[in-house]
Amino acid sequence: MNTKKISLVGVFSAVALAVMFIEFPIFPAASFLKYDPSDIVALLVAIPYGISSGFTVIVIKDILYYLIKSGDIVGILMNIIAGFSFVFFAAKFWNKNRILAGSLATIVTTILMVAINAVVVPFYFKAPFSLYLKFLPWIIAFNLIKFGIDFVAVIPLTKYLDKVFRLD
Ligand code: RBF
Repeated sequence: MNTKKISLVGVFSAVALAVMFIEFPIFPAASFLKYDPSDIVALLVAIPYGISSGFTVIVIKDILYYLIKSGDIVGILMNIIAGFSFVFFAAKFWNKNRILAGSLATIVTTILMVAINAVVVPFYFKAPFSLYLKFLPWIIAFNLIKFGIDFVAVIPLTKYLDKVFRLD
């Protein structure tokens, strides 16, 4: 990492942390699933500076958010896993085709989170597996909407940032 990269990762981690405080549930029926726009910031770093820079932004903002606000280690770990998957697939294929990259990242991340939640929901709520099945439609819809919004938002923002910061 060169100096410019290190300072940009620092600045963007601060921005990602700030926007994470916006978080709110999309569906009242599954209020443990909360939308926040911080993965947009991580993807904006990952596209020009590499996937590991995006991962660093995610880890820094999530650790700080855990310490300052949430205190819920399971929720933070789920946020990190979903963010890693989304940023990995979106950034990897972004420059080939941003619509395909964003759609792929959204769908793969949704499938991954559906699978992980099959284990995590019963454990987290100390409830039988049937609770997961009850939440399943919300989990699918939440992840599709969250990461759908994120990748669509990144498209105009990359163009804007290119102009303002010359992020290349
Ligand atoms: N975040 C996601 O982006 N996708 C998920 O599928 C997801 N599942 C979660 C399941 C549980 C049981 C919890 C507690 C959190 C989950 N989260 C998920 C993270 C949540 O939306 C929020 O970002 C964190 O709880 C941080 O406040």
